[in-house]
Amino acid sequence: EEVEETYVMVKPDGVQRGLVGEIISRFEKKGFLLKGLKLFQCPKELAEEHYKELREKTFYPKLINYITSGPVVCMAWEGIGVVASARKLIGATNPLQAEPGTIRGDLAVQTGRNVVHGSDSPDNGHREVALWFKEDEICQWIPAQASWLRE
Ligand code: YYY
Ligand code: MG
Repeated sequence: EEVEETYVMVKPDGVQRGLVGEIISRFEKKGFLLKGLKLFQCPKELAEEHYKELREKTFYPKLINYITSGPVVCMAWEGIGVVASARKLIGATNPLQAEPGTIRGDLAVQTGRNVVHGSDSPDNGHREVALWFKEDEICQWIPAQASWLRE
């Protein structure tokens, strides 16, 4: 039962479609701790660093265009097992394969417009939170309901 952090981002399509509240709400209701949150126009260099592992893929230029095409909402979430759990809440990369009940399964149809990002490992969770947030944009706090979420 490791406390982890993960980087979740509402992509430009999610922001344009008015899905920000709905998406934040799913992580909030699950019981994870919100440590960082901002609306942000992502510069090209940051998008390239974030997706550097996909550099060689044919869809990479399109992906960089998509992520920088409008504001995104950046979130840092903390909790036990939050990395894998957030990926489950988000659903499969291809929204047509994502289960109903997941964010992509409920709210998206195309891989190239899959509305949300979530880190894929605890190491990448740390890496991406540090990449997208300055230190003073992260809050360490204890929500009033903490003892009702963890025994
Ligand atoms: O982690 P996840 O977002 O579910 O998928 P990745 O394999 O890391 O790919 C990142 C991002 O790239 C994906 O969310 C959409 C885009 N993409 C694409 O446009 N076409 C593909 N065939 C695969 C991924
Ligand atoms: Mg990924």
